[in-house]
Amino acid sequence: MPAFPEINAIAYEGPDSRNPLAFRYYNADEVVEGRTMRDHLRFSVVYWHTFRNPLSDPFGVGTAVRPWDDGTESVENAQNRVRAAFEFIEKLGAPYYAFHDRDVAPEGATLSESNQNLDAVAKVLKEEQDRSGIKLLWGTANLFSNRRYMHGAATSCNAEVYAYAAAQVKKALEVTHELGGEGYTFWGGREGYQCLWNTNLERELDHLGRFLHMAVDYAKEIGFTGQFYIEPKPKEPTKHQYDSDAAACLNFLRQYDLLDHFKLNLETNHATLAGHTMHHELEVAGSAGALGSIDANTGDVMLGWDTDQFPTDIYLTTQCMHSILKYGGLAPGGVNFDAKVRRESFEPVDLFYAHIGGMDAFARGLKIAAAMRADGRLQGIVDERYASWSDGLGADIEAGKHGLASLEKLMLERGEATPNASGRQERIENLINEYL
Ligand code: XUL
Ligand code: CO
Repeated sequence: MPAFPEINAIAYEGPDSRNPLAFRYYNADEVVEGRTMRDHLRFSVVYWHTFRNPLSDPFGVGTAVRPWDDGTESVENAQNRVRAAFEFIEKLGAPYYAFHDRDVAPEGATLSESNQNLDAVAKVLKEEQDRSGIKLLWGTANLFSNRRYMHGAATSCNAEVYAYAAAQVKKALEVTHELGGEGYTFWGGREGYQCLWNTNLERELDHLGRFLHMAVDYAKEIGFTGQFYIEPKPKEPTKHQYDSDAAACLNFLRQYDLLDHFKLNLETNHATLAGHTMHHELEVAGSAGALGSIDANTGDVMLGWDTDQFPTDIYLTTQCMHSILKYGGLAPGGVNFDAKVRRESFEPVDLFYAHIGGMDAFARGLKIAAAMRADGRLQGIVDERYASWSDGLGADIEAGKHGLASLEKLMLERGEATPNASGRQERIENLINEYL
């Protein structure tokens, strides 16, 4: 029995369509900058929010109506859920999905029971991938929900917990590899601290560095060549998470000699929790050659927590796609909707509205960003701003032909420096609005 019997495959109907179950901008086969929208955007559906989130909050129980789910923690229910999930992803037309080990299969009483459950569900995931052609963008291990991870996993004060986490990652990597996953993500759910008085920060960071090296080594051993990601987030659930933002992650990766093996998976609401825009995080990662993938969502400007809403703001998606195009695209990463419907949006059809809106918003952002790049006026202003570096003195400094003494000599002769390029911020902001 289908899980979404009333819903057909979502089609592109164009901007004039009034059908809420159609795309108005995402036209998978349409070519932008020489690539299809499908290949630029590489949309991915997350298993945890879309198929496992009951829509509860700290004040009330779940509200979600999910007729295909019998509410039990049985392996059979988990397997049936996979079929419903793939029906959804296929009707939506997203080419990818992402999961945590514990989203897809129930945790058992022992590690080996959990591993068996995961194998039993992975078998159905494989069948459904083969049937539908939908692929795994990345896998990950949930190292934060179980009670054992109260102090963290790879940064736990307890060595046995660390060992358990390592075992869990080993298995999650194997399953990701079996399913042809194109990446593997570490989001440090509780890798941080609540209180510095009880924390040996240096030791915890060393342990985390070691943990990630073990994952890199094991991937090599089993022949997994997918991309590793770490996902910055500054807090929640911990007071401070070590992977607090893109810059902190880059510093950590550099310190522990992991930069060759990892890229960043950036999430909008995590950026804003860190006091940054997503645009900032994309530019920090991109300029360091470490832009990997994005968890597409948005926060609420009036709220200070991780609300994980679906992105619909065209200005935001334009900024995202402008940086993504600038740094050469996301592949093998993608636009992964780490977002959840509101507790009040409890019906199955709301999952479709949410994803359609996010996909259309990113498709528009892509087209606007490509138009800005083709037009070239923004780039022209930026080039003009840095013109003094293109030849003469600037080019000589960039080429390493100067030291402090030679620059002093020059400026003693010239007497004063004259900045001669306006920032043109207002002109640029007006220009961006022309494209929207
Ligand atoms: C939590 C979060 C995670 C990661 C995967 O804020 O974003 O769902 O994306 O562990
Ligand atoms: Co995320």
